[in-house]
Formats: sequence, C-alpha cells, structure tokens
Amino acid sequence: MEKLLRTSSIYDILKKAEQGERLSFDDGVRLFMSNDILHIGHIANIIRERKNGNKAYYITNRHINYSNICKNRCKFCAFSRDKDAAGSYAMEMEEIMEKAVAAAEEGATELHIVGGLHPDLPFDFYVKMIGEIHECCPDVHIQAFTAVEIEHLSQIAKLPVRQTLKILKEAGLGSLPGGGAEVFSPEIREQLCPEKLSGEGWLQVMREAHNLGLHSNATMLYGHVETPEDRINHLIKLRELQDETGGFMSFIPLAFHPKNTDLANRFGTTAMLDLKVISISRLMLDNFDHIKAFWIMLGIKLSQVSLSFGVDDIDGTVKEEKITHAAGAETPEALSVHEIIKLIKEAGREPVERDTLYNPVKRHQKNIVLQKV
Ligand code: V47
Ligand code: SF4
Repeated sequence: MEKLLRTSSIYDILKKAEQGERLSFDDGVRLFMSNDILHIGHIANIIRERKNGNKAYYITNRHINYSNICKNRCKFCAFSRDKDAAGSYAMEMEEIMEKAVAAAEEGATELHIVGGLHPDLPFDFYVKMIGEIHECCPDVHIQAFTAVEIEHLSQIAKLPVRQTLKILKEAGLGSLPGGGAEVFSPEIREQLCPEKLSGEGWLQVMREAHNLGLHSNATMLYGHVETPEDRINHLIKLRELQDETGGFMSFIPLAFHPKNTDLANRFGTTAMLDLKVISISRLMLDNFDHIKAFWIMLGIKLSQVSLSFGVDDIDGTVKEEKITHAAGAETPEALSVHEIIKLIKEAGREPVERDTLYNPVKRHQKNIVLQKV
C-alpha cells in the first residue's frame, strides 16, 4: 500500500494526515482537486480506526419536525412554507407529546426536534414543549433547535442567547443538533439564504451553548453552489471552534437534495463527491471524534460504504424525517434496528448502540423487537 500511496500526487498531504499533522487550507483544497478517492479514503479509514477502533455507532431515535412554517425561506429548502400557504403545518402540543411518548415507549433514547422559524409562536411554547417532554420522558435525551432557531428564540424572548439557552436547558434541553450551518461563506449565504443567521452568528450560538455545558453537532450542506474553497473554509472554522470549546460531538456532512427547491435545475450530489466530502472532513477535522453519515440524505448503500471512508456513526432509526423527503429523498422514513445492525455487520464493523452523548446503551432484546418498523 505504501508503495502505491507514494505514486499519488497528494502523497505529501496523506502522509501528513497519517502522521497526525494538521492539514492546512491549501492541503484541503488540493484534496478536493484530486480524484484519488481510494487513497484519501484509506487514510481517513486509518484515522477513523485510530479514534473509534472497529466500532460503528447507531442510535434509536425519532425526529419531530414540529412546524414547517418559516420566515426565512432559504433557496435550498423544500420543507418550509409561508404561514398560510398550502401544506403549511404547526403541530399542536398534544400531537408533539403523543409522538414523544410513543417514541419513548418504543425504546428511543433521543428525540431530534427541529422546525422552521415560526413568525408567531411565543417563546413559552418552546419552553413548554421541552419541559413537558422532559417531564413525561425523563430518560429520553432531547436534542432540539438548531443554532438558527436558538437565535430566533432569543429574539422573540427578547433575551440574550446565553439566557435563552439557560432557560431551555433548565426545562430539559439536552443538546443542540448541527443544522443551520449550511456553508459559512457570506457570499453563498447572501445568494442562498440571505435572511439566515450569519456563519459567525451560528458559531457564536454554538460557543455560548458549549460554554453552558450543552454539547452540539455540526453540519455542512454541500453539493449546491459552493466551491472546494468554501467547504475547506467551513471545516477550518469548525475546527477552530472545537479547539476552543471541545463541545462538538460529531460532524455530519449533509448532501444537498434539489427537488422542489429554488435550485431544482441542479443535479444532486454524486457518490464521488459524497465520499470525498466525508473522507476529507475526517482528515481536516482532526479534533472531532465522530463523523456521521446521515443515511436519509446519503442513501443507505453509500452510508454503509462510508463506514470504510472515515465514518464511524450511521445515525439511527430516525423515523418521520420531513426536511430531506420534501426535497425528493428516496430513502425510507425510518430504518429498523435490525436493518441498521445488518448494514454495519456486513461492512465488517461492530455495531454499538449509543445514546446522544456516545455512551453505549445496554438493553434487553424486547426493545429491539419493539423498534421494528
Ligand atoms: O439546516 C435543508 C439541511 C438541515 C435541504 O445534528 C437540506 O445529528 C439537503 O441539520 N437537501 C437540517 N439538506 C437537518 C440537520 C440534521 C440532520 C440529521 C442529523 C443532524 C444532527 C442534523 O437540513 C438544515 C439544512 O442544512 N437541508 N434543505 C435539502 N434540500
Ligand atoms: Fe427555514 Fe431552515 Fe428551511 Fe431555511 S432551511 S427555510 S431556516 S426551515
């Protein structure tokens, strides 16, 4: 392998990564220019195994997209609607509670709760939602509200972000999902989501959350109009914040789905780009423990392959994801634990059920049967 690796035009960068040396902006861009995916993946796999051995994590979780009404209307989003538009919805508290309780009874350890930026719902609604779920399902970790939603909530509550986060944490918020990061480049944001919180704003909300002891994930939406330079700049900004706070649990590259969006004339991502983004992220983000393949967006088969290209986490049962499906995702809306375990085992990895904070979950066989969908 070493002999073959030497013939690669990016040998110098791969050697650096393998020796644990931090990659620069130029290194990252050169990796994207290369099509030597097997060698990039090989080194990403070595780093992945150094950090996580042969383990491949999954979680028993459920998504609740409580409302698609959003005042931002980003061009890449097929999920959001104006308030009175056809197809707009906002779940009543009762419906949210039913979904949460059912998930807990089925053995979920995590609820992933995100929605649009509703123009009218008061801050109390969000605090009550978290508080009631926490009271009813105290053993379920509530991962809710992207940094963009948190900023919105701080505006409607007329409170600083830190205070807003504190109130939500006291109500039972366990951690923040990684959405809303998109690509940090101000030019791309101006073009695709001009109303959205800036990249610096997203990083600042995460900084505040981490400083309060709330962990979070990080994402990057790729495969739209961004350049390799934009992607590497994004990854370096995440790496810098991780150096500062250590609060990111995992990085999740999100593959853009164009259908029903304002960018519907574009192609979706290809397998080569998906594998490049995954493995280069693993090499750039040397201070992140986990790189997650969100199988809903990546597709089930490529998610399995990604377990050999730097990924150590395949997300979970998910159940009822709406954002990617609105944009034409052809993946199912849920996977059973049996299916996830089969995928992981056939990739030659050891399946480990984890909770949100990456503690292993021990459960009786009964729960696994219950989760079959
Ligand atoms: O912020 C919107 C993205 C995100 C599209 O933290 C799209 O564990 C693809 O962040 N095609 C929300 N993506 C989802 C998200 C997420 C998902 C899974 C796990 C975690 C985690 C976080 O979805 C948005 C946006 O970046 N998105 N529209 C689209 N058409
Ligand atoms: Fe609203 Fe989020 Fe969709 Fe943007 S991506 S329109 S903020 S729901």
